[in-house]
Amino acid sequence: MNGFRIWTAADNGAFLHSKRRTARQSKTRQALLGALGLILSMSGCGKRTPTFSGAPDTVRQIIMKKWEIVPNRLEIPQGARVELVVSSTDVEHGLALPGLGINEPVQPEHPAVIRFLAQTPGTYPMHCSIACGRSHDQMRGEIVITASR
Ligand SMILES: [Cu+2]
Repeated sequence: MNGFRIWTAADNGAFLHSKRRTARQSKTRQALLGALGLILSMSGCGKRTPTFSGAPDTVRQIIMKKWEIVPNRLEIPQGARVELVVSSTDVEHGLALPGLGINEPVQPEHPAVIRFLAQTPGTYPMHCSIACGRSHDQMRGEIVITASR
């Protein structure tokens, strides 16, 4: 009888313990999912202009240097799958196109490849997003997405 009582108590304790652990595990799982969502949103997946897979319709070279963006105007037809290959000939710059949700660092000797779908016609200002010196503010330009007929 004594043995039986001890067994019951031990079993009950183990049961409570496992129940507690399950609750803790699901909390951990939720925390992991939350962290994953945070990482995804921080990487810009939510805000970014939709990208695409496969071959682009047009590839455009952009050169950033003190203190200009060359060319400073690009025209892209609406609907195009665009690949920008952005290089720097001197220091680190950053290519920002706020209207398209794009902001990428550009290292010298390591071109940045930026892909996006040209969806909505309009003029999208671009600028350097990494302070690079005296005339950093002059590093401006625009991408124009032209309406398809
Ligand atoms: Cu700059």
